[in-house]
Amino acid sequence: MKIAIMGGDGFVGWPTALHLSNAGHEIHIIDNLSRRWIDTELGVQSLTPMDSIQERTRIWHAETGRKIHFHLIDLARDYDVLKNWLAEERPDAIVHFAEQRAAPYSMKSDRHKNYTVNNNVNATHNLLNAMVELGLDAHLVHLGTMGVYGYSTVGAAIPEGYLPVGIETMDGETVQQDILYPANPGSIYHMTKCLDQLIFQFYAKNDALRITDLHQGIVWGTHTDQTRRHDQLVNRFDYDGDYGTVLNRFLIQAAIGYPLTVHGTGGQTRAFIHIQDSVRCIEIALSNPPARGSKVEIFNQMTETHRVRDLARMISAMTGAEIAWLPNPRKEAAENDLVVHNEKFLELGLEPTTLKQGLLGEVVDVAKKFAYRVDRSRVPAVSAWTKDIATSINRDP
Ligand code: UPG
Repeated sequence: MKIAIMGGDGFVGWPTALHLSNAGHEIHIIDNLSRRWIDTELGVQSLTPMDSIQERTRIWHAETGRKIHFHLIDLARDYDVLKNWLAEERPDAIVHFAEQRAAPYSMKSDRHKNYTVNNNVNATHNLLNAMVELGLDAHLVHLGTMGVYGYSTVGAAIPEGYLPVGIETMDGETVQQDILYPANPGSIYHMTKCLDQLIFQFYAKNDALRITDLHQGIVWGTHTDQTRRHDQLVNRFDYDGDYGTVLNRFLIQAAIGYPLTVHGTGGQTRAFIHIQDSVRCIEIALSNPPARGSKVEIFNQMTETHRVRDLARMISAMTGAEIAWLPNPRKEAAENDLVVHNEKFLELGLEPTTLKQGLLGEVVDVAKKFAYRVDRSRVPAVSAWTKDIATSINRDP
């Protein structure tokens, strides 16, 4: 297939581009390189030394003989450029990662909230709008998030996107209907992914676009089979308080002797997936497109759930790292259970890479190798969810 990967320079986008290129597809990365600009804005850098996108694709070509094409396009702002590109290339499938993906970054200030909403919602809408206008029947696979469901304290299992409900009619009969699971975003970033869901519902219904939405858990790990092939194919690795995600942060903190930064009691339970499984899931989703005219296909892209404090204790036992119990900068349930249905990917052949399989050590090794690049002052998470929380965090020593 000819596949366009929107946001193919990012943490999941880059290994996905390599994985699909390796599988024989013609890959076109479309990216505005915003993640690199945000690093500059925040004054941080990936733990791993990343080359330019052009250099990365050159190395891939030298290693494998396969070409990955790069096009500098901003989906949210360059509608006409995007539309012209789609009209010329007419890809068979489009993978959409081109959104600002960090919850803490989205909550930093009013400007960051505006940026995240404008960027994410416009990127998604521009893409679908152009597909309809061009009569482009490409399968769109979007990277969504488990965060659309919210993390309530109710222990009922979360279905794959749709909740079967019985609705009582005026005649007193009960009719069964599948409704989109109620959206319950925990940040401005997560809110944009909830808005994406509605945009997908409309375009699937109105224009029969074929859309798959992947509700992904927190990704951990850094290498995939392809990024391991050459030093310069290395994936990015975020450790800072805005972009670093919890498990990878704990692993790098352990590697540099920084106390593990648990927010609150660490009673938050979250869904997780290894980066290698993440790219496999995208390939599986691409191979199983919904039929034209059917509803949006939704998968829960996660393999296991863990409580934050259990992860901290496990990594502490493994490495001897101390644990720091910090005031929580976020507004979220202090304790929650989480049970998630993920049978659809398992039935399609996903074999989960679990925490037990020794790959935690690999991340610590990568972190130790590049520990000299870490700026310890950028480790704390300082982005607060409300002005009240910001005041209380600053008061706390
Ligand atoms: N947390 C800590 N200590 C830390 C960092 C986070 O206790 O140093 C907690 C945090 O308060 C939250 C949980 O860990 O309860 C998860 O936080 P994080 O790992 O930052 O995940 P999310 O904010 O949920 O977002 C990540 C990705 C996002 C993706 C989502 C999938 O950034 O793009 O949609 O995971 O669930």
